[in-house]
Amino acid sequence: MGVIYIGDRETGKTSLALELANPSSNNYVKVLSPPYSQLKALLWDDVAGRTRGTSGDQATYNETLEIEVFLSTRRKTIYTDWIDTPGEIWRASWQKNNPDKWANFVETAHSSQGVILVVPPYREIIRQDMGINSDDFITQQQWVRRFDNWVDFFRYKCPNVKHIALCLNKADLLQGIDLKQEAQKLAFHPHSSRMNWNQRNDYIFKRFFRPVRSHIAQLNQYTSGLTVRCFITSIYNRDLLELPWIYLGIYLK
Ligand SMILES: Nc1nc2c(ncn2[C@@H]2O[C@H](COP(=O)(O)OP(=O)(O)O)[C@@H](O)[C@H]2O)c(=O)[nH]1
Ligand SMILES: [Mg+2]
Repeated sequence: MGVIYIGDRETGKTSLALELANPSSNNYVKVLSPPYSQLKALLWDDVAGRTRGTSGDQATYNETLEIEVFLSTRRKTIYTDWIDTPGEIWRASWQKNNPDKWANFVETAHSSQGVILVVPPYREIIRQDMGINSDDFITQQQWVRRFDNWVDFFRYKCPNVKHIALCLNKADLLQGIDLKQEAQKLAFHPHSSRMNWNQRNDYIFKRFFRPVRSHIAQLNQYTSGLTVRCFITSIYNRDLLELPWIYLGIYLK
């Protein structure tokens, strides 16, 4: 069962993966490999006190994760290819100059059944607060435009994808969001969830993903058998950051 874990730089992929692997807090999702200590050594920069970024000359970065999802009676293992997708990889010139990397990316995408796409929040929904600089975030217009690439990518390069989890990360920075309360509403419990997957999707979609409703509609229209689901995630909330993985664990064959 293959999943690609993708998103642009600085959206939080490395941080989310590290948190997901943190053995002290898992509920239903566990990273089997690489082990946490190894991931941490590889991805965490002690001196800078943050995740190591992908270096500029290395436009894509490949790592694999083996993730186990525990459902009430079953366990499922999700094999994940993790790829940075900075803006330049969509340029024809980059693809021509980096044929091996591009081919590798396309091949991985081609065989994947699931996608976890990590996207940043856009400026208009960022909380106005001391210590948060909204200029660090792209505008809604830029964010929407970025989805043009994603729709083309999913339509033309991911013919086998059945489920796309769109994860709006850094949910802790969103206006009007109390992470704990949201997690109580959205969290997965095998027998007593307050919402089902449709309800979770509706709730998140209406609040944050309306600007890309036509993009999502296009995906649903052109690609039969494909389901797109919206999530919010944050490294500060375990329930929320596990949700997309639980969803894929349940729905992927
Ligand atoms: N507030 C907040 N910051 C986050 C979150 N996830 C990642 N970050 C920060 O965003 C920056 C980029 O994260 P990183 O994981 O390196 O992104 P990557 O390039 O996609 O792997 C780092 O400074 C992280 O601390 C989150 O959920 N909330
Ligand atoms: Mg990274």
